[in-house]
Amino acid sequence: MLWHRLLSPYELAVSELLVKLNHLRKEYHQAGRYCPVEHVVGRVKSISSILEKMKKKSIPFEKMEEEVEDIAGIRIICQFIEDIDKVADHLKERRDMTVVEIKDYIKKHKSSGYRSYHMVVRYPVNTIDGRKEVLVEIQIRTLAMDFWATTEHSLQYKYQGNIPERISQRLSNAANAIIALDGEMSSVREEIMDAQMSSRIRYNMIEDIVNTLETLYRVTAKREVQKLQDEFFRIYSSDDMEKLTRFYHQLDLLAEGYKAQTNKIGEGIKDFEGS
Ligand code: 0O2
Repeated sequence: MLWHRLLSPYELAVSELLVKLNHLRKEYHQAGRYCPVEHVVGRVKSISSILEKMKKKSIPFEKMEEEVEDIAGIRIICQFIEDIDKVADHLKERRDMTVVEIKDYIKKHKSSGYRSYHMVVRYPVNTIDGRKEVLVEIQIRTLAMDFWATTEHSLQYKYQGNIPERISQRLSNAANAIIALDGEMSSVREEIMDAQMSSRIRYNMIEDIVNTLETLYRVTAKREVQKLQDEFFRIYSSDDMEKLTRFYHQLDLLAEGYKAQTNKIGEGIKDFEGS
């Protein structure tokens, strides 16, 4: 049996989804909007873990692809608990996947204390043998839930599923602390989002200013651009967001003016060539 050939479509699914979900983050950032996705990771389950799960759940080999739902796994980490619903709603609306199952371990956590929102989706990939639909398990959780789950997972591994009572009690306490932490963070969510948005807007503005100055440097008098550059540094050092915004808009107008001029010259050249 060719494991690597069998797992190849799952590798493709994970790679494609990572590209798509990371691009989503980029789109939010470029649009200067708050992104509900903090980061995304993905993996294809190892062969030994697949075999382990099949043994534990008595899954026959011919049922493996239908019953081991997490051969391909994506984990989406959010900052706030409210972001989880936003991400889940987005995934439900996507046309490139179909949701087949939802397990909400946030509403009803596992007895271990595990909390996370799981979605199993059917995702099509195109391979040299044609189109194939594979199952992908998408776990959505907060940074705090992820911290707990990662730690608990290593302990499960260490104690092979038999975590001593004194440790599981501690883990249960930690799980409650995580619930409280997520609640506290939610209560300052607006503040944190505002702060992050302002720094993102400032970041985008500075990128735009530098790009515009570079374009102007190529098409207009260098000394004029040098003056603008100096003004930009002065405003930047003053940390005055209002001044920076004004400068940004003025520079934009200036660049528009040059663009119009350049287009006119371009049209002129075309007319000249056409005559
Ligand atoms: P991996 O790749 O090592 O993470 P089951 O094995 O029966 O509990 P089931 O029914 O197949 O799982 O699906 P479920 O309950 O949705 O869980 C699938 C995955 O969720 C697990 O994958 C874990 O990643 C995570 N998970 C579920 N329960 C717990 C838990 O109590 N603690 C932690 N840390 N993670 C959990 P695997 O199979 O462990 O694989």
